[in-house]
Amino acid sequence: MKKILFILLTTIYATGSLADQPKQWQLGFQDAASQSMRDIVSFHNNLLLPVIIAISVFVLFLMIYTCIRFRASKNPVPSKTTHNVAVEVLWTLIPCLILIVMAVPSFQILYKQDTIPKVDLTIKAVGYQWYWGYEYPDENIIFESYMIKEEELKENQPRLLTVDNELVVPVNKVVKVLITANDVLHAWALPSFGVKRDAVPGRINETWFKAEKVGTYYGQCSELCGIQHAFMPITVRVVTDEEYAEWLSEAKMKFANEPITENEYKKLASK
Ligand SMILES: [Cu+2]
Repeated sequence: MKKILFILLTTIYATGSLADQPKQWQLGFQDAASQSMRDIVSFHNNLLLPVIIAISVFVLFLMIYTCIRFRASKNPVPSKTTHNVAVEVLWTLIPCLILIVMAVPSFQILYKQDTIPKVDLTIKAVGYQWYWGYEYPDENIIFESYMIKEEELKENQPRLLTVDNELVVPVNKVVKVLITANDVLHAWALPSFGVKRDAVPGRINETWFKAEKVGTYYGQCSELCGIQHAFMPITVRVVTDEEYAEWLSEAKMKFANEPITENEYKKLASK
């Protein structure tokens, strides 16, 4: 009973009580941390949901009404009517209009997501069976990001979502993500940012996000990619500019793609 009540309450208050990772008994979206996701959530809550509810209620009403009004005991002689032009025109036209009303704002959001603003930082995400590899092409950084097993988790680290090397990005900066895969199809998805793109071998897809809140955000591979598909999470840590600069000088030593000279190393270490 408590669970049922909880589901009912979370349905009603779904958007208010969520954070940047999935919650027990969650219904609805995770909290938005970018304008893109806010657009998606408002499209869903203000347009799609009312339309869906109205249609469901209307169809249910029609079914109940027909069952009662035209039941066999009241209608011993059934009607032989087969066509009604007015009704047929209406039930074709009205759904078309509903679809057009939904399509216009939907395309607006899609085009907005497709147009990448001036980029502050580019990262590359590569899907492998079964982990993600990340590159910061402008910073000579490359590393791999593996899921932490359940028995090795520390306190407050979510199961199946925590990785050893998180992707680190600065807050309020436009981050362009180049997405590809090395073996099979994967998909790089981060619900709080409203981002989801297929990772296709031999092809580079791109998307972008601008995270507005400092914090840790979790996503998962969203294309069925094999036996360990569920165990290649995406963890993004959004930090302040200072913290990012600090992480960057550390990462340039730890995850250097091309070997760095001793001088460069000393310079980075002294920061
Ligand atoms: Cu995958």
